Amino acid sequence: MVKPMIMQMGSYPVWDEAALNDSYDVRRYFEAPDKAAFLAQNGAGIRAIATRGELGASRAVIEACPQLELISVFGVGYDAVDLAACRDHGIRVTNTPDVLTDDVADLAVAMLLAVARGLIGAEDWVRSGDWARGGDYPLQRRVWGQRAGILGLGRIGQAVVRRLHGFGMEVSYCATAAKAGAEGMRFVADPVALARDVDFLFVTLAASDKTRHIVGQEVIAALGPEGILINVSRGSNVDEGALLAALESGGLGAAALDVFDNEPAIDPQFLSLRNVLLQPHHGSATVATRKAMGQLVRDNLAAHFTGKPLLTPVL
Ligand code: 8YV
Repeated sequence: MVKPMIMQMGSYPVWDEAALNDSYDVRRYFEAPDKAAFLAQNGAGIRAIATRGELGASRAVIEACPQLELISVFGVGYDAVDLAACRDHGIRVTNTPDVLTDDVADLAVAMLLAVARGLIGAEDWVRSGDWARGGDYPLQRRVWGQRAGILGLGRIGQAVVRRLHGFGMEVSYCATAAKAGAEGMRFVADPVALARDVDFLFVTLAASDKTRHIVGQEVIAALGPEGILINVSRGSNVDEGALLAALESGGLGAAALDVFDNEPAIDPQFLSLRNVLLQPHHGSATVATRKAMGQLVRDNLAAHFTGKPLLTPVL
């Protein structure tokens, strides 16, 4: 049987690469030095694209593949896929929700703890010999019992909340509407009002054109000099210029970021700031979760090519 031709937009763990190659004729876009030449040569035969959340697929790529039927995203976020182009050409899209929810929530809470309790500086304190030389590490910030805000109460936001309840926190959330099943949490319709009322603000919002810079200068100012911002969603949800200015001036207490504009070549200004924790977009990056994500990417491809319903369709 002829293997369907698919295009791979970025690398995957070796076990996923091997499994994909078993079932498909895989064309590796990300390795091509000349993308236009690659598309001209391979585009006509491509029936599916396997991509990653942050890589997506642009209209130009989609339209270079006239036989394209499906885009299978390794990631829950599909903001980098041009959905309008997919609609225009009747292309289906799938993602990998649920399997990564708890890992991303774990990292979000770990990042808050690391910043508030000064874990990175404390580690340096021990390794540098400062502790042995007799200095006590400066006192840090309490986490339990504080007020937390969740911007975007989807699967990941709810998983963060479950963890925060274990820390005895008072939780408020902002979403497009009050959510059923969000008992015990306060609904705040306006992100600025949410930021004003909390100590820690978690951004767990699915990114789209509508949410771009939803955390802007006003939200950051409302969170204030004692506030901590944690972003595990997408860089585009935060106005990075406003964030950098507030971190620099002390207008915002601190930030913990797993996502940025222009990943992985992030704004170098971040590197000179001490009040920000920088993480390499690895919320879902555990072996178990990445294996489950790869399996779901393949299960969606297999469902499509055997005429079965897609498991986790976006479109
Ligand atoms: C992944 C993600 O880092 O799920 C998402 O939307 O951004 C992440 O889980 C990414 O898709 C893997 O490259």
